[in-house]
Amino acid sequence: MTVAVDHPANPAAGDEDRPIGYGRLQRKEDPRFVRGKGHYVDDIVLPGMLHGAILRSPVAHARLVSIDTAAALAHPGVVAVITGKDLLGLNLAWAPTLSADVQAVLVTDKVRFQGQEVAFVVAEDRYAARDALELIEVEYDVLPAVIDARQALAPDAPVVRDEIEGRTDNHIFDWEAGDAAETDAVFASADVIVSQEIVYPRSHPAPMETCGAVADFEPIDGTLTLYETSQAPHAHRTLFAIVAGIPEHKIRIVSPDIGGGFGNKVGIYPGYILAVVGSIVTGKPVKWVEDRSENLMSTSFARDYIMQGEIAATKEGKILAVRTNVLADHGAFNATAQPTKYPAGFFHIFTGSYDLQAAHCTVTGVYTNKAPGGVAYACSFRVTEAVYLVERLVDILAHKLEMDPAELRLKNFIKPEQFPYLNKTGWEYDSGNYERAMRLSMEIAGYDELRREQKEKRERGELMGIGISFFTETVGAGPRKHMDIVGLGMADGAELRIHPTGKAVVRISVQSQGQGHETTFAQIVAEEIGIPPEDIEVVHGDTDQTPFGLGTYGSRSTPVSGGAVALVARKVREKAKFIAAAMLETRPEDLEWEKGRWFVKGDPSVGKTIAEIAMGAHGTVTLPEGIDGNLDAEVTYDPPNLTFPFGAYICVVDVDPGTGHVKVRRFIAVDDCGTRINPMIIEGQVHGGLTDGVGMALMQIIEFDEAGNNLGGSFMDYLIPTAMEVPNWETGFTVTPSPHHPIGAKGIGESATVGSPPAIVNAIVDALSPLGVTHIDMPCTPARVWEAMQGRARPP
Ligand code: MCN
Ligand code: CUN
Repeated sequence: MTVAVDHPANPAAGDEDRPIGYGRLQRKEDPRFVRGKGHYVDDIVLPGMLHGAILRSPVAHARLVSIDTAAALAHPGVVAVITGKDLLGLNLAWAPTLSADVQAVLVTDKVRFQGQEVAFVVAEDRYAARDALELIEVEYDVLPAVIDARQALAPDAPVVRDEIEGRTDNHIFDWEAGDAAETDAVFASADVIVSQEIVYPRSHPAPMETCGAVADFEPIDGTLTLYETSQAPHAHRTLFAIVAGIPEHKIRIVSPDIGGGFGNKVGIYPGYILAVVGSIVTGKPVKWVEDRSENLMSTSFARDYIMQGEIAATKEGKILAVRTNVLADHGAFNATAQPTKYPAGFFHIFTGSYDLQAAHCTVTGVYTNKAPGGVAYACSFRVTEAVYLVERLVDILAHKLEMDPAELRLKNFIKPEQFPYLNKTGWEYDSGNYERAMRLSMEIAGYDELRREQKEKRERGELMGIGISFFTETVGAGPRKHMDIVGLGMADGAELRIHPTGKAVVRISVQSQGQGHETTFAQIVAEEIGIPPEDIEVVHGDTDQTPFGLGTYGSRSTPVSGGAVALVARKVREKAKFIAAAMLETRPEDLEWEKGRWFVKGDPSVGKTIAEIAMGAHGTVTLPEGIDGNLDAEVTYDPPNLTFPFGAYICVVDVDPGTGHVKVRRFIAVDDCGTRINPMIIEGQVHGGLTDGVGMALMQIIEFDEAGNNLGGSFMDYLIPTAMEVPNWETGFTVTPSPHHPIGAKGIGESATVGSPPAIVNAIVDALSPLGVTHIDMPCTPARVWEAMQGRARPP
């Protein structure tokens, strides 16, 4: 069993755990989850509902010669079989992606990755639908596949997207950030330069619940109700209106309980569209839910970045500049979900937590015969790759300079007085105190003692490693003037209603997949207007019930929607003042606020609680001009900047010299996400993310053979970390509020997934350094570690 140890804040440093609005409140949503009463897409059963199943391509690259559906159609229970040809007739064969590309809903011309959607069967039950798939005869003319991104731009590489007019190669985009000339100049005069190719392999978010949808098209009035596993129901509605040509006000999207998203449920998959088409064609509701292999083989992957990194420093260890060229494998369709201006997401925060003179990166995106996607698995819009790159480079530099990696970091951190800090690629870091977090994690770890222990063990030939990672994230996209997805500005709405009896409903535009929004968003309202969280219902996940907003990913819920909720509550509080004044027959300026109540300045016994004011608002008192007879408000919050959470992680590993097996013995994580709403939920997010990190660092990869066969398409091959592989997490925290966020909070949902892999890999390399090992690519499976120990790097 895993027991977490949570260390208190560092009182000496002036930190205090000041969680807002009831702190460690137990999650309001858990009574239904722990009783098995959650309501997921697959729990939805509608009268007359049919079931869909997708025929997928067994090969990665092939011309589609013919499809014969006659036998499948004749199978008992089958109602319809839909092919790409049928979709061409409906103008639905191709759908726009989130990155201004198009993606095939069903194959019309050729298959571009293994597992791609070829045909859709609709039947009376799941079994009939699945059985009928086997009766569809497809003839493929198999083509050579391009699988390795390094080969994608070779002149003779097979062209994945030859359906695009005039396209003769697999190049998608070139993008850069920072100043190349300035960076080259700094490198030219540096004492020390280290270079390393660093690969962040393709991985997968693999949520417990796979993706699915239930589509219910009502032909009489032309309305579509779509239940789907979506992290962004409002954005999906707009896209469905555009793709399917159904007026937006006739579409209702419901995302009920979601069994984990981790980025997997940001995009719109062909299966969702096919469920809608199936419902339109048959006139009945249609359910489609994918199985595990379909999820692993065809939905949004993560990472797949090949990074050539270089870092320049003085011989005393002052880091001067970082530069990198990245090859980004986007698979067969560019379906990554990034803000439009940023095709490589927020990768250009690869300058990390250090005060540099210059930085430059280029990113080239390419098509390959692999599944599309690219934003997923707690990635903070590619901050994961960025942090991994810079934290590996800093460690390699420390090794070269024979400096302690903690000391090197401490020497180069951006200092507290430098915030707000404008980095060399254009980000303005809002606030931070890096040294404090680093020193706290070293104190919890007993860093000096660990180094002593390591020295002793090394003398005995034992392989113990200590790895550090310090990360800065950029989370909470917008502001909308800089950030949009398919033209939709990244802002979020909130509506708050206080009913006459003083009970409240807050409606939000983001969508929980397990993060506990029903609890924490109630806590924000409770803090701001002083009614208890149990009296506040949080409504989300239904476009008919909630205001427009861009949804949950990039840990943006607290930074953006949380800001909206704080502001809408303040708006209600302000309105309550005017109503209270009318009730008390006094002037609003004569009233003072204490949590939950407006009272007369100088006469605290005379006042009105929020509940009394709510009743008053709906009662008979004459309200001042311009004040409606309710205690409701709404806002749309467009954040002025992102928030920049950070953390200091230390990992201790033991490597078995005989087998290469890595045991993560200890892991210390100090996180700073500004003002903390619910410390228990934060710890849960951190524990989950650290576990993800162990998975990625040690076990997980979606690999392909040369023909494009996916070798990670089941949980037999794609390994999920369990309590067996992880240590007792030791967490701590510091609190550096965001100066621009209404309650000072920064995001936390992806921090640990972003920050932990480099700490683990740095620890492994540290353990192996007496053998001359300076780098090893993830996942550090026993085989790879053993090969590295023999001085045989694994062939790329
Ligand atoms: N929180 C808090 N105080 C803060 C910051 C956050 O109490 N200062 C709380 C929030 O109120 C929220 C939770 O922590 O209840 C996470 O908040 P936030 O950092 O805003 O992240 P989001 O809610 O936007 O969640 C998205 C993030 C992402 S992008 C991925 S990927 C991921 C993650 O959350 N997917 C998850 N954590 C997940 N956790 C679960 N259980 N399931 C997923 O699919
Ligand atoms: Cu990138 S995974 Mo989260 O942003 O949904």
